[in-house]
Amino acid sequence: MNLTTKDEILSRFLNANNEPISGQQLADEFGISRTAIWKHLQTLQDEGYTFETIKKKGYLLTTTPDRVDPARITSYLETARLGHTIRYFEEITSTQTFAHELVRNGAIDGTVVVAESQSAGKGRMARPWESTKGKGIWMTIIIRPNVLPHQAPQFTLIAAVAVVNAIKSLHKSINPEIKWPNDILIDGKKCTGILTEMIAEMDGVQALLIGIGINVNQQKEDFPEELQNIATSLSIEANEKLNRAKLIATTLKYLEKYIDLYLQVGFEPIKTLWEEFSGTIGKRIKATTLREVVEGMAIGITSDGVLEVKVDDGEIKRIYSADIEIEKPI
Ligand code: BT5
Repeated sequence: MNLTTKDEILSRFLNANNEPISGQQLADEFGISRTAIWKHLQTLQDEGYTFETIKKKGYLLTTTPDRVDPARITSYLETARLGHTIRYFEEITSTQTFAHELVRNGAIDGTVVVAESQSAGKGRMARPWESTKGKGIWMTIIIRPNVLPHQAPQFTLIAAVAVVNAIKSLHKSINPEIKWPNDILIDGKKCTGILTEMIAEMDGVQALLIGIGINVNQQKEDFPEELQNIATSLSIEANEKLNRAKLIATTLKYLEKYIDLYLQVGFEPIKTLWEEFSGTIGKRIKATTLREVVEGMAIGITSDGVLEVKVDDGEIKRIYSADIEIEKPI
C-alpha cells in the first residue's frame, strides 16, 4: 500500500477496535518522535477526526468524518492490485482529467484517483457530471492491461457488472439494472455512470481510465432540478445512509476479479453476467448514434459487447456507441 505516514497512523486507529493507542507506541512503530505523531493527529483533527486522551493509555479515535480518504478505503481493501496507490482530493476538477496527467507521468496499474467533489466532472461527449460534495463516489481507476484498442469498450461493461455486484453484495434490497452501455439504473432512474477512456497506440493500449460516478448518499433535493426526475441515489433507494469507502473497496474487488477473468478466458463470462443484470435486453429501444436513430428490440450483446437491435423489418443492426432510450410499453 502506498499510504502517507498520516494515513498509516489513521489506519492504525481505524483497525484498533476502539482501543486507545499510546503516543510512544506509535512513535516507536513509525520511527518518528512523539511530537511528530502529535502533529499528524492535529492534522487529522483538522480534517474532522476526533481523539480522546485516555490517561496512561493513549489516544482513542472517537469520531470519524464521512470521508473516502485512502486510509478508510484501505481498511476495507481486499485486492491484489487495484487501489494500492490512491490519490485523494477534497475537491478536483475531474478525477478523469487528473488521471490522464498521472498516466503521462507513468502511474502504475491499479492507481485510483478519488475525490469528495468535482467542479467539472464529465460524462461522455463532454456532458457535465454532477458530483455533489461528500455524497457520492467520484473515482477513476487507471489500468494497464495488455489489450488492443478495439477491446476498450468492453471494459465499460466489465465495470458495470462490477458496480452492480458490489451494490448488490452490500445492499440486498437495492435492485440495480444496467442500461447499455454505461448507465446503472434503479427503477428507471440513473444512479451510476461510467466513462472509459483510453490512451493507446495503433498496436496496443497504454492505459485505460475507468471513470465511475455513483450517487450514494444524496437526497432528492441534493440534485439540481433538471436531474431530480431522472437521477437517484443508493441511499434514496435503500432508505439509509451508506458507507462510501466500503462500496469503493468492494467495487475495486469485483472490478479486479472481472478484469482478471476477462484477461484469462475472454468476454464470454462477462457477457453472461452483463445480460443477467441488463435492463435493456428484451426491451424496445431507441438508439441515437452519431449517424442515425435506430428503433427496435434489443436482442442481446455480441461477444465483443456490441448491442444488437432487431428493427421492425427484421434486420439486425449492430450498435457500437449510442444514447439509448428504453421505450415504455404502451
Ligand atoms: C456518464 O456519461 O454517465 C459517465 C459519467 C462518469 C462520471 C465519472 S465521476 C468520476 C470520473 N470523473 C469524471 O469527470 N467523470 C467520471 P453520460 O452517459 O454522457 O451521461 C451524462 C448525463 O447524465 C448528463 O448529461 C446528465 O443528464 C446525467 N447526469 C449528470 N450527472 C448525473 C448524476 N450525478 N446522476 C445521474 N445522472 C447524471
